[in-house]
Amino acid sequence: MYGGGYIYDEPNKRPLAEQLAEDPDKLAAFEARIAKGEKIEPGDWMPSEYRRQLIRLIEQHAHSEIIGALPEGTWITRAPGFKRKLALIAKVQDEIGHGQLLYNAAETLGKSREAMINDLLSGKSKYSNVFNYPAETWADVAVIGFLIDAAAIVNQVANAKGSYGPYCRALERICYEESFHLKQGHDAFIELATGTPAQKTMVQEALNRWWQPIMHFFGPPDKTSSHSEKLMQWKVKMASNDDMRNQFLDMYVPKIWELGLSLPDPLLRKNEAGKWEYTDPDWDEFFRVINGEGPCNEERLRVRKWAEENGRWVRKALMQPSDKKSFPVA
Ligand code: BYC
Repeated sequence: MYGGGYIYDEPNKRPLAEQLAEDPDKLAAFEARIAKGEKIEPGDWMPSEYRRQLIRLIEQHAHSEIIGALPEGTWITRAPGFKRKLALIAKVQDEIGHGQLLYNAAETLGKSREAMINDLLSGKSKYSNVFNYPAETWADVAVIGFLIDAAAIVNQVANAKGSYGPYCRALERICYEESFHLKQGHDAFIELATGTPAQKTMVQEALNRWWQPIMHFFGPPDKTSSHSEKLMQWKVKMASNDDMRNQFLDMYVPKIWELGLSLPDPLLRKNEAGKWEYTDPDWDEFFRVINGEGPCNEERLRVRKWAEENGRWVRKALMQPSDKKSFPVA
C-alpha cells in the first residue's frame, strides 16, 4: 500500500442544503459562472460538495481505465495475428495513460494519488461495472473494443463540455484516442460478424454475455440515480444516465442489427417518439457487481495489488534524488 493520505477535507457528512448555506454569495457567483459556460479551475472557489463529487467521479473514472486494461490485457498474447497483437498492446497502453491523465485531474482537487490507489485496493472506491466480467473469447475483446469504447465515448464527448477545466481537457484528449480504439474494436467485430459460421456464433455469444453489463454501464435509471440532479445542475454530467443510454442505443443498435446479429432483449425497439424501449436490466445484479460481488472483482483487485507491490521498487527508485539516479561510471 502507498503511505499517502488525504490533503483535502474528508467528505463533509452534513446535509447538502446545510453545506451550501455556508456561503450563499460565493455559491451564487460560482453557479452564475457555470451557467455562463465558464470553466472552473483548480484555484477557484468551489463548494465543498462540488469538489467531493468531482473527486468521486474522476477517481472512479481513473480506476476504470486502469482496471479496464485487464480484461483486454489478458488477450495480448492470444490476439489472432501480429497486427491484432500490436493494436491491442497500443490500446491497453493508452487505457493506462488515460488513467494517469485522470488521476492528475483528480489530484488538482486535493486528493493524493496514493490515497486514491489505496481506496481502490481496499475496495472503498468503485470502478466501472463492466470490468468485473471475464473476456472469455477473442470475440469478447471485439465487443469491449467496439461497444464498451463506444459507450465510453458517448459519455466522455458529452462530459468534455462540462464545467471543471482539468477533467474536460483530460476527456478531450481521451476521446481522440478512444476513437481509434473504437475503430480497432469495430474492425475486429465486423471481421467476426462477417466471417465463418463459427466466428459469427462466437461474436453473437459474446454480445449476449455483454449486453446487460453494457446497459448497466450508463448507471441506474434517472429516477434512482442519486447524484445526477446536482451534477447536471453543476454541469459535471452533461446528460442524464437514461439520455446517454438512449443516445448509445440510437447510434449502435442499428449497426449491430445491420450485421445480422441479434440482441438478447425481445422488447428492444425505438418508439414513435424516437426513444428506445427495452427490458429493464437486472439492477440488483448491477449493485452486487459494483459493490464487489461480480464474477471478477476479486481477481481484478488481486492483480492490481500484485502490480502495486511489485512496482514499489520502481517508484522508490524514481523518487531518489537525481544525483543518486545515475549509473556509476567505472
Ligand atoms: N459502474 O448517481 P449515479 C473505459 C454508481 S473506462 C460502477 O447515477 P453518477 C475503458 C455510482 O458511482 C471509462 N458504478 O452515479 C477502459 C454511484 O455510487 P456511489 C468508464 C456505477 O456518478 C478500458 C451509484 O452507482 N467511464 O471506457 O452520477 C478499456 C449511483 O449512480 C456505475 C466512466 O467512468 C457503473 N457503470 O453517474 C475499455 C465515466 N454507474 O459513488 C474501455 C465517468 C453508476 O454513490 N463516470 N455507478 O457509491 C460517470 O460519468 C458517472 O459516474 C456515471 C454514473 C454516468 C457512470
